[in-house]
Amino acid sequence: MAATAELEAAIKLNEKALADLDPKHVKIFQYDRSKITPGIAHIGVGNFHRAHQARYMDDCLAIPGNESWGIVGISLGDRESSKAKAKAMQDQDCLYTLTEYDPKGKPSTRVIGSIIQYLHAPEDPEATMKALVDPAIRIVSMTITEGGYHLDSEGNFQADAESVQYDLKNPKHPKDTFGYLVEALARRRQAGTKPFTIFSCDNQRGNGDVAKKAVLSFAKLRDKELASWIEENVSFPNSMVDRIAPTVTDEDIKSVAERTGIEDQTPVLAETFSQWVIKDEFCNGRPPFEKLGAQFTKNVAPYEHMKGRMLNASHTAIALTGVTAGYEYVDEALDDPAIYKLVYDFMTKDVMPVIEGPDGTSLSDYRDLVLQRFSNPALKDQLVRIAGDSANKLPTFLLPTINEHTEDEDTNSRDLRRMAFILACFRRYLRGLNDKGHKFSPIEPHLSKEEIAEWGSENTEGFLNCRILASLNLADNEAFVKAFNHAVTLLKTHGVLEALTYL
Ligand code: CS2
Repeated sequence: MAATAELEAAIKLNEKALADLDPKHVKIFQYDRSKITPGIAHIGVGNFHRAHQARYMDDCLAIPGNESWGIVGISLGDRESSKAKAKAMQDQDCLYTLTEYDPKGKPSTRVIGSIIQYLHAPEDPEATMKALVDPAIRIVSMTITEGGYHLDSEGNFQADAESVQYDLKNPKHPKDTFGYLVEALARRRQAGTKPFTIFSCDNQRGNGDVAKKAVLSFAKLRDKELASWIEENVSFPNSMVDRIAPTVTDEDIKSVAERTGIEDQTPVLAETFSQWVIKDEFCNGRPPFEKLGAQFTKNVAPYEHMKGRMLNASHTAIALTGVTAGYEYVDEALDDPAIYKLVYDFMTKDVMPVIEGPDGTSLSDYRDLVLQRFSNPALKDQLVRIAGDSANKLPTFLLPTINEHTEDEDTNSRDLRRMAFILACFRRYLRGLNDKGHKFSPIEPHLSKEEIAEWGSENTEGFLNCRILASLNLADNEAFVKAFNHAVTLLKTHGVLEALTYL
């Protein structure tokens, strides 16, 4: 990153520098960090974790009596970028700034102190295992992305994945999440230490159930008796997490320096909105989440339903149409009346009639809040980030809605235009050329080059039968094929934005 006047004048963030920061420009936690001890180990310390859970825990540590809930961050990534991130965090004594933008785009920055140690496992495997075995650690939480759980589309554990095989052959020196978790639990069991709760915080339906499936499947392959002990003694709460945390750029680092006088190598950004709905199933104690703005519920599913089918599906729809139209940011795309109408109508006419939200929640209020959040002018949430991995997102967020409208005999009377249009945009997006004539590379880590080329081709039947869509039998559904072909013709003739006006 190029040095700039703002950065040169700014104070490098670390423990010692805290006293020199200007409280007029930055909020600093009021607890004595030297008294904080570890209680949670978190695997996968990405921007989302640092903007969400670590922020809740920063508030937690400020409540007297909760000093034993500090976070030990663990990165299992073996890429150079993971190493660099670990170094940046360690150089800053694990401190970083979180800048929250209100709906009008007004920023406010705070320093987060809840991560008290940061371990880069590939460089320090012993310390990582030691941390997980430490009786003080009562929760191991994680954000490892959907792919990190090694479950295939039917929910079966992919035992032949390379990293799973490695960990099964090297149980004492694992590299991947489940190898670490299961070995740590085995050692705790042997030592007579209580197990920890395994707390998935990934944006995935039934995230606790998914984590349980992965941990038990891995454990069974290692040692059946250990697997039964884990099943009986470890809890895996489901939770729903929600907060938009966009990609951080060098420009953001500069603007934090300009506004606050702090040089932070690794800041995070977020909207002011934040939600965390948790099932209260912790086998070894927990922080007082209910005092931190999180919410307990007996059934997380309706919250996940509402979020996934409305927020995430609309996000993907904005991203696929927006990227293809040549826009860069979510707010910019949504400001286009054609895209706004598509998304508004999609939520109102396609999704809301077929889902049930949590008791006492108004889906139309939720829709309006989502649109307001997406319109935040300061977040600069990149459309390519949201469009990325659409091959994984569509089956979770959009396809269940399409299924509701196409699975019964009523299909012919349903309005399938918007759903077909979004899928047609996905196909167009895979071609990597926007309507302004600029090339871009779709980020689809779960698609092979051949799949990208085949699915993006003109072969409609092939596309509707591709592996993520096949189970819906759309190619045999006359009404859907008609709506899809209509969308394709409009897109070919007019490009995305004008096509939407004829839809
Ligand atoms: C986004 C999510 O990447 C995506 O598809 O929709 O990351 C979204 O920002 C979060 O789920 C918000 O909680």
